Amino acid sequence: MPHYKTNLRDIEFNIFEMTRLQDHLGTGPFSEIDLDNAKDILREIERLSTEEFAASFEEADRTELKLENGTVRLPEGLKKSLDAFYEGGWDRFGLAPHLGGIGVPPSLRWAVQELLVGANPAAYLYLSAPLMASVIDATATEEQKETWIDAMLDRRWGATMVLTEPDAGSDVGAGTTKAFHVEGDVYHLEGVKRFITSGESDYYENIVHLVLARPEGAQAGTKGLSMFIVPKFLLNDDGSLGERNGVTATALEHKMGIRGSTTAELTLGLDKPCVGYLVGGVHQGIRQMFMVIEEARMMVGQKAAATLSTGYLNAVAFAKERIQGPDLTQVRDPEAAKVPIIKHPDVRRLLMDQKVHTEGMRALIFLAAQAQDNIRLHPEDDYWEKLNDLLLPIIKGYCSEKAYDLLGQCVQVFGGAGYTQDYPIEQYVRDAKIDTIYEGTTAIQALDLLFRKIARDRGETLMKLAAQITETVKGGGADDPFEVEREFLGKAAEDVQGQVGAMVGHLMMVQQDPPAIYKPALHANSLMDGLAELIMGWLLIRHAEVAIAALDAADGEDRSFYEGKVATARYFAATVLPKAARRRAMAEAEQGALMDLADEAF
Ligand code: ST9
Repeated sequence: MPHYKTNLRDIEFNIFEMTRLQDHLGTGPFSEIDLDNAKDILREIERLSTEEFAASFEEADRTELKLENGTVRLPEGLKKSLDAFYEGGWDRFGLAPHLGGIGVPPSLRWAVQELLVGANPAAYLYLSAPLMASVIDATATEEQKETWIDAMLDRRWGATMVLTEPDAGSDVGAGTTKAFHVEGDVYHLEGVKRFITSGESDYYENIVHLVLARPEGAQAGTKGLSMFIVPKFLLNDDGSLGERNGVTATALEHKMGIRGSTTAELTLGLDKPCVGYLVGGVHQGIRQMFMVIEEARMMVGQKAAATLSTGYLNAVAFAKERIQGPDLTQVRDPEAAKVPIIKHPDVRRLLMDQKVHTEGMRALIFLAAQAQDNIRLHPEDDYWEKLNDLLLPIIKGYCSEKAYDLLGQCVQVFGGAGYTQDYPIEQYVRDAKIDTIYEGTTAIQALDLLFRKIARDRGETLMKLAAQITETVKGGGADDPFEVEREFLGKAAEDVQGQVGAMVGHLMMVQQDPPAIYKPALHANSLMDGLAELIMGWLLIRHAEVAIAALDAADGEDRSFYEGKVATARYFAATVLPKAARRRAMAEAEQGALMDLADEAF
């Protein structure tokens, strides 16, 4: 039995019933694809993800990766999963038409990605070459594009992003890897990089590393970093593979989860020069690398949410089958029939918590995906770009933390069985923990949200989004079935606004009193959670409006689905939205005492 349980019904609800993607298919930038194609693609990806792609999920986890003779042999099953992806031509799927894609809307691409990354995250991480090729396409010189892009795509090479160093993780600007100019765009790089996802493997003929390094004489910090194309094998003039470049995997990290995904220490210039080509011939490394990072951050948030989704669906299936104890109303009767555990109040509560957050996270992710569609549809309106920017740290930070938290509750539904390798949940927990750490830890996301996406934007994008939320609070009218939920939403919106106000107030004191900056920083994660839940609550009420309108005409599984949607909105509004009041009160009361506490007191 494949471990992976998809929720294609909810994915389709998001993109076809909620945001009505079909209204934009067959026209403008999405002219190459219609609704039938889109649905066929999703059906085929659902099949691929649950069959060949998921097939190596356990093998990849249980087979220890080893660095031998300078490379890492991937487990055969994992290679078969990757082969199935390439044989289906899915590597071209998300690319722009001039790179061999068909110009699919981002929301369809994210729908496809949820299914793949949920099915086998370790395998999925090997598939970043199309993304890196797109970034090279957007940033490199014509000559570099000609040399690398077709080769990477046609010859199915691997690709990586190489930022982190032993003493430069979150603080990328502390990187000490040096770049010495040779001629033209050619540099020689020297340094040690760590935690490089897909840094080495025998699956690919060649690997294109995108590396941040500091040219001699460049300034300190992130602004002094440049981005280089560093191939594992250099190319001959005719494009054939030449000699091995001086980029060497010198160690592997042995990890708690996603154990099938190689992460390697790479030493640059160990025993021969490491040739790097300055991307675009310009020194704008951090700006260029953020094109990769933005995509990868959303992907990581989605990976977490997709893992929670399959964890929840596995837990539901178990709870419907597992018979244990009588119904609580008959607990004193020793003869009473035993019931499936889904009948027990606490199991129901655990499952509902998982369900509402899973659906809320998916709604949040598809809001960003829709913003990305709109960037293509309405390039003249910068709101969509700014909304996407605002949502990215929320998706990465909130989904990764909350999914990890709730995956613990999935284990709880299974009881002792969930703690064993008889079920996939323990692997889900291990595979998901990384999501709060890589591509910028949760605190990095929260600070990005507060300082860059809210304060630097003077709150403009947030206020526009808040105005949309207010419309939903006011909506309804006579016989409104969601009057209570709108009240919860209105109160939460007020409280999140109050929390932002308190934190901005502290920020405004920073000029006279520099340590005042600690106060908002202590609440940045809490604000991120509050905003995530406010937006999710808003979207879930809108989902429920769509669902209730469809209920009368629905039957069978569809009817249950829509009833579930309405219940989700009600449960989320009543149990999650009220948390905003407490967060606001804590931010308003902040005195900064935690920062005054002596280190010895910890
Ligand atoms: C890692 C790898 O963790 C993990 C896995 C990778 C897997 C990759 C695969 C992905 C895709 C797979 C796709 C499969 C496809 C399948 C197909 C299916 C069909 N937004 O604030 P300042 C820029 S790698 C944009 O002063 P500091 C900006 O240029 C390790 N840009 O920062 C800015 O200049 P300006 C990941 C941003 O104080 C400049 O940076 N490591 C943003 O100097 C300086 O900004 C990390 O993520 C932004 N949000 O440095 C590092 N922010 O202001 C985490 C900054 O003039 N650390 N810029 O515009 C940080 O992010 C730090 O905050 C810092 C601070 C380094 C930015």
